[in-house]
Amino acid sequence: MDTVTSLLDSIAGVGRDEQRGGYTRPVYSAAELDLRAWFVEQAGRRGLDVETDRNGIIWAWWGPPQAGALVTGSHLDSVPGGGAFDGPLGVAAALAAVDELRARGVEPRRSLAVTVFPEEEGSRFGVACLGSRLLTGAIDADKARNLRDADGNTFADVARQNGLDPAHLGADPEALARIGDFVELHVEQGRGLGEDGPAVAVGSSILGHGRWKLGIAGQGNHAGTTLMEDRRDPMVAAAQVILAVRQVAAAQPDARATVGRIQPVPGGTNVIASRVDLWLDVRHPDDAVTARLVETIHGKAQKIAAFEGCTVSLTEESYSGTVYFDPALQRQLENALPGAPVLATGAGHDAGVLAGYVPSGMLFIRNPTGISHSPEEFVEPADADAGSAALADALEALL
Ligand code: HGY
Ligand code: MN
Ligand code: MN
Ligand code: MN
Repeated sequence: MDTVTSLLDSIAGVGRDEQRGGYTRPVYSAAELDLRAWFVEQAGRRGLDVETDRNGIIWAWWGPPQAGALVTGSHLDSVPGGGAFDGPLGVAAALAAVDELRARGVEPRRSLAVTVFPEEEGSRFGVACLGSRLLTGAIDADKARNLRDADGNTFADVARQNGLDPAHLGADPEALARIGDFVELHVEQGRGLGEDGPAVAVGSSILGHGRWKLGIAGQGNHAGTTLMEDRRDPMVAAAQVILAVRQVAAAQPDARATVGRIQPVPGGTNVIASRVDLWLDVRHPDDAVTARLVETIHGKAQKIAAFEGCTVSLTEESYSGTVYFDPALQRQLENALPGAPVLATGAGHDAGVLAGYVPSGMLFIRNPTGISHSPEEFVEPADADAGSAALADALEALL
């Protein structure tokens, strides 16, 4: 039987990012396609029947595809320079849990499926959990088809290049009905379990979170011939906006606001930018507070831009309200894992999108660094295996 660590070791070379460190595995990139092939091979080795649905979600079945099945899984795509565990841990633990259930001689009373959701990070097309949002209809199919990556490829084109029919992207009630209960195991992306806490926690909720694009337009010009007093430099405005984001969030308990991505246009060293796009990630337990934070930030950005002789536009790219996992399923997970603490998380997950449609729950595995979306993300091998054993306990209780 493979351990979770040996499964993860078998993909440790895929999508390594020598420049950033860690892994860069955007959806439908060569790296992520390699990981998909790895998953299909591992599932095949376990006699699981593999199918890919109209939205590119991979389902590996133990038992016939049927409504009301027990489903567990996560994602294989990553953020740029991400860690080894965010996503793949949940997939590897699910495969190891199938091995464990079989070793225990468990005869499932209902089918079990292990799933891989595409574009959970939203790193290529800008909308997080795109696969589960398509499956549930949480995103408009046309909006999804027209999403573009940094090279201008539409999601429709990339989906077509990967064997999907773009016309069929979108809500898939028959596939959704197959999920009777969904459980996602995931590396903890914070310090809830601490450096030496228990290996496994049960999830309770996910903070509401959204992404907005702020476009600041100024006057592009020559860096050498344009006097300082003649400038309308959007980079100067952007710098002040980023500081304002921190001030606004720091003043609001439980708020998180981040500018993790900024893109000057044209981006030349000797060129005053004509425009700067920056992406805002705001999260808070209360959706009304999140909305108010964004409004406050937008107002400050407008003042800053006006002072710098620039203009600013705000576009919402995606939003998920605060999600509470299914209480009955959460209790079943807690009963299956006596003594496991219960954790709220600030990170979004496909389980969070699905929670709006089917009973959905999560298990978190201790990350002694408390760091994620970074090469420093870590899980002790013993905790990874304890996680898959805990997942097997939870699945056995639910099968
Ligand atoms: O951004 C998130 O919270 C998730 O990791 N996609
Ligand atoms: Mn993840
Ligand atoms: Mn992530
Ligand atoms: Mn996530």
